[in-house]
Amino acid sequence: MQTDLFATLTPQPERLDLAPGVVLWRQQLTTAAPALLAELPALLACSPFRHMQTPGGHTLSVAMSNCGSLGWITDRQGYRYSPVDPQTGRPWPAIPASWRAAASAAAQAAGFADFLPDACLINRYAPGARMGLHQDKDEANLDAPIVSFSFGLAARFLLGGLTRRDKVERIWLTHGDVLVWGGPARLRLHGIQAVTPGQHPLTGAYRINLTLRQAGRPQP
Ligand code: MD3
Ligand code: FE
Repeated sequence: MQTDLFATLTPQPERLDLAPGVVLWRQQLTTAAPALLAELPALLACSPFRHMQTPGGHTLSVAMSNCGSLGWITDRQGYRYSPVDPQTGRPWPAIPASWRAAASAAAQAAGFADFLPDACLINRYAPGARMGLHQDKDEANLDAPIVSFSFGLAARFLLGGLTRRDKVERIWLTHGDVLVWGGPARLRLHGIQAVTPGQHPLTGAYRINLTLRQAGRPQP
């Protein structure tokens, strides 16, 4: 069922194996994008975009929100997952069923069965916004993959290795691209170069990235 949904989006998706554990499907979600993005206004009405603070006191250039039973947050106390939006004091809104279905289908197609995301970070990049090289290691279960959807303005993605000494590749991520990371790639350094100004029919002056994860401990 989920595999069927994924297959109907584009009959012959172009699968690129960028590295062991890293699969990129270009343009996979271009057909589904309007419906997937139509979920955003209701989510953002519950938990609006905000610029979070790093533990070091810097403000992130990427505006963020979350949906799911857990949301990724950062403030002066550190990076972590929280069941509550600190800005509203309420739980984050639920992950839309269409997002969960597309994410599990992508994970399954990449070889990861039973991907059940409980956290979705919603990143909004205005021109100039960037994300420095980092590892995603705040999740309880590093065996689960991460699935990311890119929409709107294109951006250059930085793909590093497991240490800061490793060389960094640059890959364009464009509207509708799907990335799945897992296994040996799960802790690779990665980032996003500053987004250049532009206009996209669906996202306007922004790049939107959805990152779906299994952040909590698997339910027994
Ligand atoms: C590689 N977001 O939110 S998503 C992040 O486009 C983040 O907004 C970027 O990195 C963005 O943490 C990149 C692609 C991605 C996500 C998770 C990864 C790449 C990854 C985990 C390990 C290695
Ligand atoms: Fe990341």
